Amino acid sequence: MVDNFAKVVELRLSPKRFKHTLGVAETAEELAHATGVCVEKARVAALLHDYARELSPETLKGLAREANLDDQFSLNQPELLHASVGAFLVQRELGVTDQEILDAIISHTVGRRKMNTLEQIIYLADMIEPNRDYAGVQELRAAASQNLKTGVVAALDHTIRYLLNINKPIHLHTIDARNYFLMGGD
Ligand code: DGI
Ligand code: FE
Ligand code: FE
Repeated sequence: MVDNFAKVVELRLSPKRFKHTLGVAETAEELAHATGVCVEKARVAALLHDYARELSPETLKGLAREANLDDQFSLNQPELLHASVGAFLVQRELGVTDQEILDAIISHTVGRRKMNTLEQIIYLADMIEPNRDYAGVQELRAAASQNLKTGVVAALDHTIRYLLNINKPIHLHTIDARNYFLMGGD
């Protein structure tokens, strides 16, 4: 089944994005192993996390309406919709029903407070997988090597700083997640 998911995703994504997806799977498996999460589940969530990533903004908005998604912020920045729409589509097209996997896909882009361990793994793996190459990624990998929570906070910080630098609005879930983990949430 997992190999089938890899095949399905390979057909939907550009070679570059598929390579990124395999990198996320590799990193997610390592993080799952280190934290006692089911490695197979982490692999499936990773393989499917960007399922809707290459759909057009119009298609994403149409599917968001169909799925009754009401996140106004994401509806105004359709790029963010690929997370929730991806969860909607893997349910409908692939029959994925595992809520933990669906939640990990939903929260992988902006995060959310009280992210469970699998959600944290996918959020972080998406940002530090081996093919990622941006200023600061090494620091994030170093933080992740300490422990999952340290890596997640560093990743949330990095995203918030990046969005400030490029003058983009910041999703409240991202701020909320950072506050939650900084104030002791795990
Ligand atoms: O799908 P990927 O490219 O692998 O990575 P992703 O799902 O983390 O999406 C990254 C994009 O999402 C990137 O262009 C920045 C954007 N993004 C993430 N959080 C926010 C955001 N954009 C806005 N405007 N606000 C956010 O809070
Ligand atoms: Fe994504
Ligand atoms: Fe991704």
